[in-house]
Amino acid sequence: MAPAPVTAWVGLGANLGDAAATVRAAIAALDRLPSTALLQASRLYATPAWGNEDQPPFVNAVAAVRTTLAPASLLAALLALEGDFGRVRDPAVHWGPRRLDLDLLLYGEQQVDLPHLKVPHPYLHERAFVLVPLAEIAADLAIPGHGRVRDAVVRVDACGIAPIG
Ligand code: PH2
Ligand code: MG
Ligand code: MG
Repeated sequence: MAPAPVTAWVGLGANLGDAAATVRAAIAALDRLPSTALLQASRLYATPAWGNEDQPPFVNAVAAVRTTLAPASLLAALLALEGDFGRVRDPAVHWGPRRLDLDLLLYGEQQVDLPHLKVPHPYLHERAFVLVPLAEIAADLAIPGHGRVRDAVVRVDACGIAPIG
């Protein structure tokens, strides 16, 4: 039997090269992943770097996809897409600058706890650069263990975050 489709939520971020063009192209590319269709995407947002602040500001967005890929397969497809967009990982730099970062934020209402994949994304509820775009398109969405997006977004500091264009 074919697996039931699930709505998954993907965070996009970039702060090297033409970050806005990259994020727009990556949103379009999500629709071309196997067994996956793009449902919806937020506007793009300019966001100050969070965590490791010594780097250029980011462009961030959030997209919803409908997929029959299992969580680990979806993650593998997202990481492959990062590579297609020229991402090179520097294992020495945590949260460093990148051409494209694609994070699996939510996968339906499922919780995933694999060595290389935690869903919900462990920092989702703390990150304004994710919650602000997510609240734009899915304010009522529940983050397992953390309540609704609309409640989580008011608990974070969204200072300096603004839609682009
Ligand atoms: N990603 C990080 C660390 N810090 N800050 C912003 N504004 N946007 C990001 O996408 C981002 C970040 C690690 O993935
Ligand atoms: Mg990330
Ligand atoms: Mg990532």
